[in-house]
Amino acid sequence: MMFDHSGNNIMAPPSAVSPPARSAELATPNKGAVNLTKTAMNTTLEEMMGQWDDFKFAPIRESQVSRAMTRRYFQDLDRYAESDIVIIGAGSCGLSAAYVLGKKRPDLKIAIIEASVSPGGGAWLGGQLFSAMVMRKPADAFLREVGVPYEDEGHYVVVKHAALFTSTIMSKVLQLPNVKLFNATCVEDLITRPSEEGLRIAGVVTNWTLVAMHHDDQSCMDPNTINCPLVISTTGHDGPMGAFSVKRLVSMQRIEKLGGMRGLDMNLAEDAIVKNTREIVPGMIVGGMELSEVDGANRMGPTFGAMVLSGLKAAEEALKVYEI
Ligand code: 48N
Repeated sequence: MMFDHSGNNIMAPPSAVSPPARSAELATPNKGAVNLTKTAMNTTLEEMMGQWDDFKFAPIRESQVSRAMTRRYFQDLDRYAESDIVIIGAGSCGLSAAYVLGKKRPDLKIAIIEASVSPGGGAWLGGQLFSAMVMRKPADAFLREVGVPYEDEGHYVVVKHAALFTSTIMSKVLQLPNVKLFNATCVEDLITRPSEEGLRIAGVVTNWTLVAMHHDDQSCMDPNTINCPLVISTTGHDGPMGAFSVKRLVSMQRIEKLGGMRGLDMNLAEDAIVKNTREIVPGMIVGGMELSEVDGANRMGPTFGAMVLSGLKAAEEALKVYEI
């Protein structure tokens, strides 16, 4: 659909287009289709360079920008209100799971809920302030799949900047037509249903992160919800927002207690996280570092192979639920 400056859908049949806006404020000097200067349409970067004297953007009305954003967002909210899978946390594990699922099952609606404005979790740097990212083999197979170049160092590989991995996987995930990222949005509770195996997870409760972080110092704003039969929680290890789902399962007495992440041991940690990524209660698969909190697994420190392969394993576990 394309809209004119009054927000009328100019692609709609004439009857559907409301009469031109009456208020002078809405009228534009050149009524009807605006004659755009060459600069604004069908030009190339080369043609623009050095021709800045008569440069002009195509004209716009602020409401067109507002409608371009809000129409799409609310269409997405409506579309994903019933999702097939919700992934909580767009860190390296959650993004890897989204990539595998979104590609293998383009028929499934997958919503990613990410508390931060900027998804990616801890995968923007290799560790502390160092940019290179290490992944131990065989996780290099995932890098080849998504097209991230690396240096081969024998038993491990090095991506020259962690942001190269994270931006590449995010770009691939965001281009998938059946995946929607809701960032700056926090899962602040879980939807549950009684079932013969005990409480099962049936969706998530969401709010703007800024609201969720200030429930104590402002009148509560009720949340929103997304129904789905399967949640993959990858909210990282403990921290202000970390290990959200497993801590909530304890507080609702669905699991007894957390094992608590153990000290750093790369070899023990990475094998355990990948092998044990699983459905920990009906309707919820936990992966990545959040799993170390529930299992009491070691942490691995600045190596990310287990994150991407835990994402792969989480996707595999989810596909079992959706086996055609
Ligand atoms: O990167 P993280 O924290 O989590 P993972 O498991 O994807 O990757 C972990 C990895 O970065 C490490 O910690 C490395 C390997 N170090 C290990 C070690 O030993 O130190 O991403 C979790 C994402 C973040 O983007 C959070 O903002 C988000 O989850 N998040 C949430 N999003 C929505 N609702 C919530 N309640 C929530 N809680 C966290």
